[in-house]
Amino acid sequence: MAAQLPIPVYTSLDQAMPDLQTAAVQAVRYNNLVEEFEKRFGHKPSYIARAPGRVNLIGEHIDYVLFGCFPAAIERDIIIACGPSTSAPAGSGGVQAANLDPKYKPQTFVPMLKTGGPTATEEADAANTVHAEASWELDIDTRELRWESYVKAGYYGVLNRFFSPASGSQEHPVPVDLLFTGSVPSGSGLSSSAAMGVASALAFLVLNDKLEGLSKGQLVEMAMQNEKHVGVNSGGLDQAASVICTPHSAIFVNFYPKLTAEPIPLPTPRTIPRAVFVCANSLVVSDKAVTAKFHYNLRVVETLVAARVLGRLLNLPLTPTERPTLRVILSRWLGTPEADLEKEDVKSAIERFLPEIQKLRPPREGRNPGEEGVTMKEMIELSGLSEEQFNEVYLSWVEVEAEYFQFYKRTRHVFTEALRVLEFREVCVRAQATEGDLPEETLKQLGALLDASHESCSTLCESSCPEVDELTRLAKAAGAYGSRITGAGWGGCTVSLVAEDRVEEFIAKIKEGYAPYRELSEEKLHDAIFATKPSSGAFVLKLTE
Ligand code: NG1
Repeated sequence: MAAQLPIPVYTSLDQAMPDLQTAAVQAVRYNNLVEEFEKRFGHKPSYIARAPGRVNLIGEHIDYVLFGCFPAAIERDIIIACGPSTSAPAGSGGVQAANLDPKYKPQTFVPMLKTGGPTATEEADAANTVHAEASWELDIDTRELRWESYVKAGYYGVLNRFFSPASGSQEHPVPVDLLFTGSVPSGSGLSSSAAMGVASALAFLVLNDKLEGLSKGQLVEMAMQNEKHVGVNSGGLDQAASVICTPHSAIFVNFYPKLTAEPIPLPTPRTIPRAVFVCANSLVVSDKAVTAKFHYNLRVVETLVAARVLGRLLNLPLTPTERPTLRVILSRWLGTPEADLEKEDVKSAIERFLPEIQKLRPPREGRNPGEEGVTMKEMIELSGLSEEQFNEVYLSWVEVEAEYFQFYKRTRHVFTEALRVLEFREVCVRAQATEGDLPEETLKQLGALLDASHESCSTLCESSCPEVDELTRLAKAAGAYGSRITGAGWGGCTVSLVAEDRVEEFIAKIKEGYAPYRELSEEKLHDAIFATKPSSGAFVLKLTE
């Protein structure tokens, strides 16, 4: 239901913010952005598009396998003041994008309609000389991380959905001016990339008058497709959290058989003692777009091939050209028709399925650590496909690099993590239904699930790093109920559940224990480690005179 709602368009900040105090603080930032926009572009903006980062409380590296996750939006966000350009040719769809942060240089680009032959020029586009088979091209360089790549990625979905000659559109996008500012640290696992992509898509949608009638779920799907243009084959966790979340709640977001999201209030306000989630940045920056081939995209491919291999070992039906996920393999094993899957008790199904994944245990135990997996040659053999078929189905759309591919570890992580998410959800739902104060035991249960999740991310998914592991250990020693890595990993942030009245002491202990924090100024420290409240999802603010 939450995924079917429209994207909110507000006319004042207090409609958008969870409380007046937050609205007052944000008003200063929004006004400053509007003033800067006028200075730079010589006219007033019409809207502000906003999308938050997110903290994933539990459920890591399972969204692309289509298992449910449990994120909450954070207060840190990307906001874009935007308006139709008064200088670029009408119908050119040209973009002038600037950023308040001087390290991100201003960029100008124009989407091109490309046919099989020569590139359609801006003038030709404006003169309506489009070809039905032409498609939009924004020229994103995936070899290096550039801030405007996310702006371009956000534009792609809007162009393809509403301005595609292939679907018979004769319309032309308006040229736009955009001014960005953001408070989500990049490369930290708090999803600055999804916030950039979602906020950009929203700006293009609203300026082209295409927002009406679009549901939150549709925007999530568009944003997921968009992210692929930046070279990352992500699931929908970040985009769903950024678009669908509401203040005070996390969401249980499910991806199969279709995208659904259930807002779940967190039990902390009524627990004794009250508790909050504290994010701590390891300050190890993981450049996901650049490391994708041996980190993120490799996990995507490992879990996809593991699904086929497991399917074969379980004698399940598989066609040579399909690419089922582990979630789909579970359904086939259950024999449940897809339409009935929501009714299936997924939790007990996973519990029954867990022994089956032993079948993936590496054939030769006792190899050196890291070498337990299979080589490319062995992987192709186990898939039952010819080398040509294998390359076409699993490697033609993605680049990966590894000496050994790990099926058993990754699959064990996926199913146990999916189970922990469902348990986490259950504890929260039970707490919600309980009258009166909640016992501390509730927090301990949630904390134990966070700890187990981290252990699995670290040892089975192998998406952590020594600094993040150290931060979780320090967090536990400083009194957290539980602590885990959040987001893609290989750096980035941890999230810890901490008693509210001990947050200051907790932060002081981490500062003392974690060497990279010792030299930080108060301001930088506040940026690196902070308690966070679940915030609202993406919205548009219509600016009136
Ligand atoms: P972050 O932490 O934003 O890079 C990534 C993926 C998610 C999810 C998590 C791991 C993107 C945009 N997002 O998140 O879909 O798979 O890793 O749980 O790649």
